Amino acid sequence: MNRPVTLGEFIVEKQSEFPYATGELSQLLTSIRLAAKVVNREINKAGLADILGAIGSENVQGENQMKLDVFANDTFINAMRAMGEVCGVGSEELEDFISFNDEIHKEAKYVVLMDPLDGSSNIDVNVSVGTIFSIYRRVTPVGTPVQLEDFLQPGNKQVAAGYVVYGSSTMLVYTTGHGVNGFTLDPSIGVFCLSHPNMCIPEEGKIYSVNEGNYAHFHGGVKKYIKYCQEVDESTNRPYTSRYIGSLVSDFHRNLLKGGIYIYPTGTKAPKGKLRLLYECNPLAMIAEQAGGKASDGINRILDIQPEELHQRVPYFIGSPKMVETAEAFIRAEEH
Ligand code: P6P
Repeated sequence: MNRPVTLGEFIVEKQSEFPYATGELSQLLTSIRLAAKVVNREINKAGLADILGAIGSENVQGENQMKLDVFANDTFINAMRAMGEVCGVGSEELEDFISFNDEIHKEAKYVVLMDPLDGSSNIDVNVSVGTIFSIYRRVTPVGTPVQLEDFLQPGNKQVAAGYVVYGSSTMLVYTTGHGVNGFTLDPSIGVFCLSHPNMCIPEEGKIYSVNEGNYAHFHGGVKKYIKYCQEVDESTNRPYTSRYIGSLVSDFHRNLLKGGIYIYPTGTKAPKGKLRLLYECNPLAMIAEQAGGKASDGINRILDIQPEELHQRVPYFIGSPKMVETAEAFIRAEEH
């Protein structure tokens, strides 16, 4: 039996797809791969080790920092610092970006934005969580200190994006703009193996993911779309199934495989939406589009939004293209 291609072999094999990269992007993806394995190990024993529960500190979002959030943040940052490709990192866990202004990183061309452990409030109830990352070439001159403008680039400038989902199995899914590929960690040998080549999201789906507890706060068009999902109409496979894990990466991953739509709209609790443009919405939007899906803020393509601040929030509609288009139509109809 032919053994599956490993992530390392795949990265080398696809190296030729980057006309300008001299192996740096591949090296960067390798350091992310290593960090994902380390975080995976800690998550799998979280219930045992004394790393459960909030450490009392708060992150920039004012959310209790779970110890694993901090561990994941440090692990990914250290993995990227250890290589010479990255000159700076922006993270959900840190108010400001970090710049690696030393000799090793003087020629570094890339910046990384990440949510090191999304959905971490689910850890102590043993629900799956994820890491999301987004990679850009810096826009300021190589060799100078990295600037905020290196991070505030629209999502359509990403050179790579991906996520790790720490679920019933641990998977790393990423794109460099040449399709989406999924790798499953074989824990017996500690290697990510190609398990989902060339992932494509179904054009239509039967799953909608939204926190319906916020229904009263949604705008009219969103309310009408949710009611549309719940109506009986066999000709359009409705009512859809409601599936909401409360972990973006897990909900997105399921919808990517089966078809569906994930929605986090604006509401009085989240006047600009809850999810962050730079390290949650943009990377998953790149993956969705590369897999044939769509991602918008209800009106505008996510990847075209010009960011104004590091932790900017946006309303988020992502998944099967026809489902996102239908939701957008309800929103547009309400606007007029
Ligand atoms: P709510 C986790 O905090 C997160 O950022 C996403 O992973 C998840 O989809 C969403 O927030 C859940 O938010 O308000 O429904 O609990």
